[in-house]
Amino acid sequence: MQSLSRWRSRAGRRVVQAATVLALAVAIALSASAGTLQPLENVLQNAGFAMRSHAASGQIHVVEMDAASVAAIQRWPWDREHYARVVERLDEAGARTIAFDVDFSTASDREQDDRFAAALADANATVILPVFGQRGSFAEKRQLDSLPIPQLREHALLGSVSVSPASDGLVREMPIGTFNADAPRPSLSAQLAQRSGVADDDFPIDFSIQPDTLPRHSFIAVKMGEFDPATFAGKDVIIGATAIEMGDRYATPVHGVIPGVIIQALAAETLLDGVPVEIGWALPLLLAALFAYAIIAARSRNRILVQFGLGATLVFALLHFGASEFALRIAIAPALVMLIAAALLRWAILVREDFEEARLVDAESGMPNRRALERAAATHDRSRIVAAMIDEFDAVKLVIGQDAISDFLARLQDRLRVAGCEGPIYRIDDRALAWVSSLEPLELESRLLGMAAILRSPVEVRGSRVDIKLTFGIADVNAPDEALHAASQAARHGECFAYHEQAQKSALDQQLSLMGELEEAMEGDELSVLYQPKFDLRAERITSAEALIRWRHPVRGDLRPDIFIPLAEETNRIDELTLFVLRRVIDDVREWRKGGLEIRAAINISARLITSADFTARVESILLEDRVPADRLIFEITESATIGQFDLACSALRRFRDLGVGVSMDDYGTGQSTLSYLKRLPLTELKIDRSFVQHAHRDHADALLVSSTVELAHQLGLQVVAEGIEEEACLDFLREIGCDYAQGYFIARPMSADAFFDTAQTTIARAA
Ligand code: G
Ligand code: G
Ligand code: MN
Repeated sequence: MQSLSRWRSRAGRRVVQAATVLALAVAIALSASAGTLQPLENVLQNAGFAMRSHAASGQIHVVEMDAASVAAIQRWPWDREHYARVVERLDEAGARTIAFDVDFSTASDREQDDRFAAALADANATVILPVFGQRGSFAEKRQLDSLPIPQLREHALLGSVSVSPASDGLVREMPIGTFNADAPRPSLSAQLAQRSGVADDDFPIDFSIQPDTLPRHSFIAVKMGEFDPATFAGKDVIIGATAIEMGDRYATPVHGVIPGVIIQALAAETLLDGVPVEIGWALPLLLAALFAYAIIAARSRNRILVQFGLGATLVFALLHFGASEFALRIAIAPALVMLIAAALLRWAILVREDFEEARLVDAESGMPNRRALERAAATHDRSRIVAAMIDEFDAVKLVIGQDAISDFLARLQDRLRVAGCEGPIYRIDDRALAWVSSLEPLELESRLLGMAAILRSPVEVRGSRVDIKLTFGIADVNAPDEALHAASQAARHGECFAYHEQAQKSALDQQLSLMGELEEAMEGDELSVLYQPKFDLRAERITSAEALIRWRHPVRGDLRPDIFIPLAEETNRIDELTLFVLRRVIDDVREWRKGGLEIRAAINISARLITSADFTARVESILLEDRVPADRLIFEITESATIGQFDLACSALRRFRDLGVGVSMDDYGTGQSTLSYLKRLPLTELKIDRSFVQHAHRDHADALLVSSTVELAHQLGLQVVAEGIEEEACLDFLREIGCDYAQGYFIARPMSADAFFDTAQTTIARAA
């Protein structure tokens, strides 16, 4: 059952954890879709670029229309023969591709245009001329292209060079191709890298390529042929403006403001590694969700850090190796946010739990405190709280010193445990411990008396012996203050314990309801009678038994007679109960006789019943039914209750005696009985209380008391039963002093009528 409920709560916890992760994932996915995470994504991607920063391939060369060229050529726009010359030079040097990022959309001098067109026509290299596009309108993606003049474009491929910065003004992407009014057109970079793809698809430029590692050459130097001819063999060359005064410059994420031609070169370099495939954020988010689950389930901060570390490393590895090995572009911001959110959430929960836990612990002693008690109390009804107040706690503190207090409280707890205190013990106050008790009131009271006794000997704390005295207060389970108050009331009146009024009332209510159930118990089979053998020390066999009642309560479990006999006495139900036992005993003795076993059975009878005319009359009429001979029965009268109307009691007992019933004085030595009781009551037997018998074989004083009592009883013509024999040595001692009967756990515990029959038969067989 318990493991099932534990399983259930564990399963429940898992569901909550999974739901938390799911909710986080959904929230993050929504904000990722809305673009909220883009700024973070940009930062992360930049970090990715920095991580895998590397040199350009060297395949793509840039011929710069730089400051030196501007200074050398002077007139702007340049005559097209300069471009023609450069094309010839590069073509001679064996360049594979010659691409221009220069606007040739308007005609210039006719001679100059012819010259340039001729150079293009003669070139073996593939020549690419730029198309500059403008958006047709803000909403439209279609481009209005401005093409090179027809004379030039006849001899060249066309490549779009539009650059479109993102909303933050930075250029991150480049199209594979653009759409003009009628046809898709590849971009210059796609042409250069000889990659194809879907027009209108933008790809991210790989800014991990360091722009300053692109091989660069000054336009004027190339024009003058001042270069190593091997430089350009098989290379792809882009020609464009880098001189600041030409203004063709754009802001980029990692490398600041750079010329458009360099961006074109970087874009082409990017495509050389393959067209980047954008994976997006969903997949990494899903992966992060697994780690987030582990984080949410983490029981310690270390585990949170470990899982977070693993998750974040994996996400960054995905970004890094995806880009460097597989040309994948992976968006990781949502995944990272997922991990961070899960870690923060879990961390906060753990901090809160720690805080909650600390709130439930008494700092000085480490014991659970009053709040913990109040929380625990919420789950108990029908229970009581017991406050144990330490008398003179300030004096104790002075003796042992402030830092030994937790030791002292620990010793005290040990004592309480030894004395039968179960469950957690709380420190509800500087000077008071407390616990929850579900014992029946009478049992609780006797337990508390026992505790007070056990605490009487001093405890040792760090070498000094400290006397402790506890005073107990009992209140309803949810009222620690009332328990404390009751304890101080008890201390004031010099009592061991006291109830708070309310608790007293509820204890009474509980007892009354128990008594209400007694009748039902007698009708049903909740009540049973057990028999404890009395061993005949001369015959060496069992010749009689004491009947002891038991109540197996369906809700409260086994109830001991100590609890309900006194209640039955107080509520005038003891007569019915005793008659119930008497009838049951008569039935059992009858059965035993039928089985050939002659046994005398003793019944406990409260002293107060003896003086009840009604009770004695009913007993007489039962005895007169003659179901068994009356001399098979013994009435044990407990002497602790003072016998009120002594003469009345004497005459009732005498009547029983006349019928043949034996009369025994129970618990002899503990109560108020005097020698005159012994003399005047019509007794046949004396039961020496177990507190004298138990240690008589090794305690000289007890031995003396027991042996002289046996002697005295014999003088008075009484048989003697010694009870509480728990050891063989004790039995031997009793034999030696001539005691008649012995009763105790060493001989046998109380047992059912059937078991008793078998046990008695075997001892008879053994004796014979
Ligand atoms: O063995 P046990 O725990 O039953 O005994 C507890 C006390 O209850 C003993 O003092 C015993 O005398 C008493 N007791 C047991 N059965 C009866 C009974 O039937 N009637 C009375 N009056 N007392 C009983
Ligand atoms: O008071 P009365 O004599 O009726 O007591 C009987 C009680 O004594 C029962 O509770 C019974 O269980 C208990 N009892 C019987 N034998 C022993 C014994 O050897 N040791 C102890 N501790 N209790 C015993
Ligand atoms: Mn008894």
